[in-house]
Parts: sequence; C-alpha cells; structure tokens
Amino acid sequence: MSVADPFARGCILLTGFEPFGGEPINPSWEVAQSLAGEMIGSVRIESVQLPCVFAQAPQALQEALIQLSPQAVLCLGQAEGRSEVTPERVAINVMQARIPDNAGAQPQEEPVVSNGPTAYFSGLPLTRILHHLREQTIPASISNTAGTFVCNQVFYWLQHTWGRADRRSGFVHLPCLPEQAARMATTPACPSLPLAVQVRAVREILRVMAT
Ligand code: PCA
Repeated sequence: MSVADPFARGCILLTGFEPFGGEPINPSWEVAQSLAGEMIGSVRIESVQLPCVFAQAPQALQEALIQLSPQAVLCLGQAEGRSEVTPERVAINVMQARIPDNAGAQPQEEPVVSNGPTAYFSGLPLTRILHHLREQTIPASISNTAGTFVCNQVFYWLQHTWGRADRRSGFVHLPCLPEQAARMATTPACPSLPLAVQVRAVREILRVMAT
C-alpha cells in the first residue's frame, strides 16, 4: 500500500487586497486572482481578497485561515513607488495611516494587538527567495519595513495568530502595474512591473515556500 501524500488535500492561502487610495485596481489582487487554483506540486493555491479596512482585514484573514486550514500562507500588497518585488522582513505592532482606509478610518499610533510583542519576523526563507528570484531575472530585494498601514496590520496579525517556527507565512509587497503608472502620470513616472512578471515572481516564491 502506498503512503498518502500528506499535502494531497492541502492548500496554500494566497491573499491580495482590494484597490485603495482611489486606484481602480490593486496588483496584489490581480496576481492572487491569476494564480488561483494553480497547483504548486500537489498543493492548490486558494486566493482570497482582503478589504483595505483596518476594522475588517484581520477578521477576513482569520475566516480564510479557519475555512481553508492552509499548509502555508502568503499575503500580498501594493507598494506604490517600489520598483521591485519585495518580501517583507518584519511586521510591527503599530497602525499609523497616512491616508484613510476604504472605510474612512485613519488610526494614529494605535497597536495592532494591545500588549502584543513589538514585532514579528517573517516566516519565509527570505534569502533563499531573494536568490531564487534574482536567478529568474526578476527584480527583487528584501524590504525591512512593511509600512504602518493595512498591509503591516495584516502581516502582524498573520504572524501573531498563525505564525510558528515550523510554518511558512509572510508578506510580499508588489510594485504598481504599468497601467496604474500611466494613469498616475507623475514625473518621474511611478515605477512598475508588468502583471506577467509579478505573477511569475509570486509563483516562484510559492515554489520556494513549498520546498
Ligand atoms: N497596500 C497597502 C494596503 C493595501 C495594499 O495593497 C499597504 O501597503 O499597507
């Protein structure tokens, strides 16, 4: 009798955010949607959209974790102004919003979790991911700040509630898409990466996470 594959019925949870800040699209959700249902080895990618709302995002993540019982979790977000795919190193216990979230909330110096630890490190093999992406000629670097907006909140919440030494979980910020940069029409232009490159980058990150 053959031994059952322990991951045969497992999944990887991949989250992206709804658009925010007046943008009609968010690369993180475009990428998550593009990869939905793909297999990484024998593990299926389950994509879930999170609201860009402080009062709702952690709960939406929590519901997905309970419903899907994933093997691993990767959360994605948009970081306008960045030119590379940036795995985040650390989530910090503060919410300080430069702009209102999609429900109009703009917390200032509030903790993500009252009395929680100051910070959590990523549960991803960051250096391995970085080298792998660069080998695939994908522009990438490790970021040492996920900001203090909803992305950092979700990343902190993920590590606080689900992160464990033997689990792979973390956050990756993505540049804008070329159509966003064109629409913004700033001088100099907002850096961007085509969707196909971003999708390839996240697929490769998930492959590294699965090994
Ligand atoms: N980026 C924002 C929140 C949602 C998103 O995609 C951030 O960096 O916090």
